[in-house]
Amino acid sequence: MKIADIRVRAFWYPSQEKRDSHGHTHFVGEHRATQALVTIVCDDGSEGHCFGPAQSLRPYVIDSFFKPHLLGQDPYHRERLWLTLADMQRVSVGQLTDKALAAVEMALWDWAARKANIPVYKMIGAFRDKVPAYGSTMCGDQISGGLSTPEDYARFAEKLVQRGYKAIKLHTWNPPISWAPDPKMDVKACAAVREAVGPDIALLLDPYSAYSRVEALWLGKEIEKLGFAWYEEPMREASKSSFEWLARNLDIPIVGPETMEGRYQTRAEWIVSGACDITRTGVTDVGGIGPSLKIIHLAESFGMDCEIHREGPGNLALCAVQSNGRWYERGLLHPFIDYDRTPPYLNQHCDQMDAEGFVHLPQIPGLGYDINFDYINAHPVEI
Ligand code: LLH
Ligand code: MG
Repeated sequence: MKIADIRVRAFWYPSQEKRDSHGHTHFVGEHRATQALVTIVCDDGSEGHCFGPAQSLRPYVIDSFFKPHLLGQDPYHRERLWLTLADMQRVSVGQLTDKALAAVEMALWDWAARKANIPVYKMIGAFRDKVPAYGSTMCGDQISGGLSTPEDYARFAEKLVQRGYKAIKLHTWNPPISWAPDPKMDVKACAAVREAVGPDIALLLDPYSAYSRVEALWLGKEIEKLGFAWYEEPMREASKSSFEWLARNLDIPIVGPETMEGRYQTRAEWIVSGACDITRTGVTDVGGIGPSLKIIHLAESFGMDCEIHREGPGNLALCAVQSNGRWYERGLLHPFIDYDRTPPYLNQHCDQMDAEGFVHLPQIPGLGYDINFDYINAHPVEI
């Protein structure tokens, strides 16, 4: 079996969210968003697919990196192919991004699982078929009735609990909001949510990611008093020693790193130096499912949990194969967006949650996307 072609279809779809100038996602009202479907085609005509950002999968990237290293290769050699591509990033990470690498790597997993006629998580080796989700809010905004005040967070948290969530993560206010960040406002939002949902809902905080040590310590002590279950990325992750210091000075578990480059090597350094109590990976942060599995098992060897960053079938599969992690991050959520609505490029939602707050793993062969190819073919865009 050989890889015969790699194709990318970029398409548009109606969306209600957009990233702001600092990279945070917010509700903006309906507009056209763009995404891409990357397809690995093998010489017997079989295919594997995954979605990714259209710009990361532009023709230059496919022609310069993926085609030269994948065409003619055995699609079952995921580890060798991934290591070759990851090595190319040493001098080309500006073009060959982790998001692109993750999409292509997950298309290889999708291909192999479709061939075996089973879901990816069962091919890896399942630990569970359903995962409890936490509702992960968008960052704070300035939209009336959105996420603009501590009371907005409290009212939204009540709705999330009614929907079935047993845990909620707050992303609070960030620049470019003129008065943000503000640790006192973060505490007010956390306190309002705790008051609204009571003591039995697990609460997590992911605030501004560049607080000083003094601000991060003060905020951490305040949310300890509110019984929060973890504290995520309150400072720049490039300063590992700041996290070692913070973890020494707080009782609340510190989760990370999330966005810091360096994949499993960085996680290993954080774990051995005591910079985190729970580590973290996500398919688009580290270049796919394979490197994430290394991080999950690294953490397991140290008796540590690894919590998975963000939504989507690749991350859901990771949650389903791990014994050392609790939650699936479902979101990002906002009062004005119906997250449960199936996007038009899928035939069914890829992370359906029941009334008890469990997301059930899709049982279709492959990664778990039930793709609406007719929609994608009918809504092309040029990249
Ligand atoms: O800034 C944001 O929009 C969020 O922090 C986002 O990056 C989210 O993916 C996250 O950190 N989740 O844990
Ligand atoms: Mg985070």
